[in-house]
Amino acid sequence: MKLLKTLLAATALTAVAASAAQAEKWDMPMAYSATNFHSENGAKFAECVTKGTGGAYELTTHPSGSLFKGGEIKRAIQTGQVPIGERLLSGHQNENALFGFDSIPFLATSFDDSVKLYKAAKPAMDKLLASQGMTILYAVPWPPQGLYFKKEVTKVADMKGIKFRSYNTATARLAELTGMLPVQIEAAEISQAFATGVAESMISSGATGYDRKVWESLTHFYEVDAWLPYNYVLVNNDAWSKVSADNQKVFKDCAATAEAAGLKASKAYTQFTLDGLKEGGMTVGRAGDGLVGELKEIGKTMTTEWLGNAGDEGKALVDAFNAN
Ligand code: PCA
Repeated sequence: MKLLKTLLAATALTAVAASAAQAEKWDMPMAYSATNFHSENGAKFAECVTKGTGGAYELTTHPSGSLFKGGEIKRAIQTGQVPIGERLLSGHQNENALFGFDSIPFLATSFDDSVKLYKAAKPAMDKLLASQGMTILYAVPWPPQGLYFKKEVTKVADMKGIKFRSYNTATARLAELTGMLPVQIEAAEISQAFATGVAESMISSGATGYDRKVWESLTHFYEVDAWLPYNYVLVNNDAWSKVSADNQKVFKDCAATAEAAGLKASKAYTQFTLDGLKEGGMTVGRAGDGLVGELKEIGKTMTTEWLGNAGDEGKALVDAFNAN
């Protein structure tokens, strides 16, 4: 009887140990709506890792800022509250200007150029993130950024006094330089901000306007192609170092697939969502030459300011981008 009990206890312990080894549950916070292409891509990545590691790593995405809001995700990963998550790193350019390399107005305005710029910036980003205990698994650009308003705007003077939703320091600075009033608001909360008049304008992709149905409050989208900011899926290095080499390979392969699929989806989503804004009743089209000319002047100021803040590494990555 004693032997049987010991055996049973040992079996139970083994079962507990085996199931613990079998499934490591990784929560993956994401800031944007579940139907956004980044979130859908992230869900596929999570599935790929879960399957590929035979369930050893069970990844669950939490879109719409439901686990952590966008602004909190980097810190949550950095401090190990979660092992993995997705964040728009330009949202942290106030901490280090390098994070904002992808929000320099009119530096990289197409998908091809934005990929080129990301490649030029990747070594500096890797180094900066390593110093904070994190690694990039993959990164995907948003579609080109354009301007949303609730009236026709043909020149910068038309923007004076408008309440402008910002998502990073560059967008807030753009508001200041155009005479608007910046207020930082998470994408998950913009529908409400526009509905209540807390904000009346923003710079973003057609994708975000479409996801948040902004035609319920706004009327005009001007294609400006000012920049294409990146979302990053980051992993905490302590958690990462405990993943076996075989499983790390699974993560990396799934990440490479997600990076390629995400880029493709971002391109496809660009026209699809601009059409969606039109169907919603908005006036959608390219900004006029006059407005673009004025915005480019402001872009020059912002570029000079960014280069001043980002130091030698910033200059080196812009030079590397321009040289290619
Ligand atoms: N959508 C995100 C960032 C860039 C974009 O296109 C947002 O507006 O928050």
